[in-house]
This record gives sequence, C-alpha cells and structure tokens, in this order.
Amino acid sequence: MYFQCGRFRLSFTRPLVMGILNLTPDSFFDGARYTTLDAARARAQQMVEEGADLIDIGGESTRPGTTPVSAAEELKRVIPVVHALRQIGIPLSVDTYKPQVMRAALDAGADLINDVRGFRQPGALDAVRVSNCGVCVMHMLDTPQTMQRAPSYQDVVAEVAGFLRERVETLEASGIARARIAIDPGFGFGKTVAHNFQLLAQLSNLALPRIPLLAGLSRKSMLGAVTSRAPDERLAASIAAAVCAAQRGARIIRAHDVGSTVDALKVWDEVQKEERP
Ligand code: PT1
Repeated sequence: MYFQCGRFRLSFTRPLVMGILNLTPDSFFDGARYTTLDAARARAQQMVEEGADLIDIGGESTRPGTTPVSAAEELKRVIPVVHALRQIGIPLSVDTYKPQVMRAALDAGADLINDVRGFRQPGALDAVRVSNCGVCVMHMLDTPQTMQRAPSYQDVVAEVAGFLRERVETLEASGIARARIAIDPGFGFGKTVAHNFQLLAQLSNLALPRIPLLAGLSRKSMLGAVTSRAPDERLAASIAAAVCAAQRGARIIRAHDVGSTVDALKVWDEVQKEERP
C-alpha cells in the first residue's frame, strides 16, 4: 500500500507522523506562536529534524465553537508559508475546507489537502480532482460552530464508517484515485467523550482496503476529560492515545509533539514487528 501525495509517494513501513503547524492566533494549544513567516519556518524545520513525515498547515481553527475566518484571511496566512516550505523535503498538507484555498494551496505547491468537511463544500471535489495531491477525508457532524451542541448517534462507529465509505466512493467516482485517499474519524468533531473513546477503541472497524487511516488526538479535550489536565499538560495522554491508534491500524498520526510521538511509535513498531501470530 502507498499513499500518493503530490510530489511524494509515501509507504507505510511504520506509522507516519504528521506535524501540526498552526498559523492561527486562536488555536486551542499553540495559538499565536507561529503567526509570522520566520516562526512558522523555524517550527517546520524543527519538526522535520524531530522526524515528521508530513507537515499539516492550518490557517483556520476548526475545533469546537470557533468562528470561521474569510477565505482572504486564510489565504494570507497559509499561502506564503506553503511557498516558504515548498523545498523542506517532506509533503506539505493544507488543512482547509474552502475550495478557493485548496486551489491556491495546490498552485503554491501543497501535496495534500486535509478537509475536515470531507470535500462536501460545492467545488471542493473539483479543486482537488485536477491535481495529483493526496486528500484526507474527515468525518465531522454538522459544522465547528454547532457540532458539540448535542452530538447524537445510534452507533457512532457504524455511522462514521458509513460516512467514510460513502465519501471514498464519491471521491473515486469523481476521478480521484484510491491511492490518493486517506480517511479520518475526526476525533472531537461532533462527538462526546464516550463517542471519541468508542471510535478509538474500534478504530480497526473503520479500515477500508488500501486506504490509510489518519488519527488526530493530540492534546484534545477527550484526553483532558480523563486526565483532568489542561491542553499544555496532555503530552503523556496524547502519546498513549497515539500508540492506541497505531495498535488499531492508524497509519498516520497527526500530532503537535513530533519528536515524542516519533519515539513512542518507534517503540510500538519494534514490538509489533516481533509479534508472532
Ligand atoms: C483531525 C484534526 C484536523 N483536528 C484532521 N484534521 C484538528 N485530518 C484540525 C478538542 O476536543 O483530528 N484530523 N484538523 C483540530 N480539531 C480539534 C477538535 C481540536 C477538537 C481540539 C478538539 O479539544
């Protein structure tokens, strides 16, 4: 199995780590830390040195309750950074659901579009279809503004699995090769703490043939709920969650703390390789 990401073709000899680069002043964990071009460049370089396999660039916070930013503002934050990081040596992902931002990001050299709305906005499929970029399809209930009001499912695992299956079918039908697609259950996006832990426990039930599963758990409130810790104290919890996800089939782990996550996954991988059936 491989994952086609623009200029790069990733293989999965071990779980990959996607380092988070937030260009938003209102991120729940590292807001305003990387809002200048120099700071963003330095942070990206540091993540590469710590072993990141991809970098995910975000210009709009999508966590629960945040207010949307205009496409113009998002472009102003994201595009110069994509240009600046183009030669960093690993695939550049851009976290956006706006077709206009997708197109500009791809023109600027992005390799992967990470869409928390799963390419459901009008024009989103057309924006990515014409390129050879990777696409990450995430599940989210409703919108970031409304998703945490009263998330309700009959069976969260079956419903998220069904959604991802339908989106993959739609993407393939619109001409996006299966090798370009990754799927993500969207931890924290319209789910209660219990829903999130059910999804993590049963992650292997979301798997689709030849499609890598991506898991983003880093410092999220579901981890705060069980540890009673603030986002800046959730490193150990994030590492535990990342290892749980890898054990259940996640091939890409989205994380703030690249070095620690890479170390933990190296240990998990070494154990896993020695396992006898
Ligand atoms: C994710 C993800 C993402 N998460 C992908 N992209 C965020 N593919 C942004 C909380 O409960 O999991 N996968 N882009 C960040 N979103 C959140 C959601 C951050 C919930 C925090 C919470 O604390």
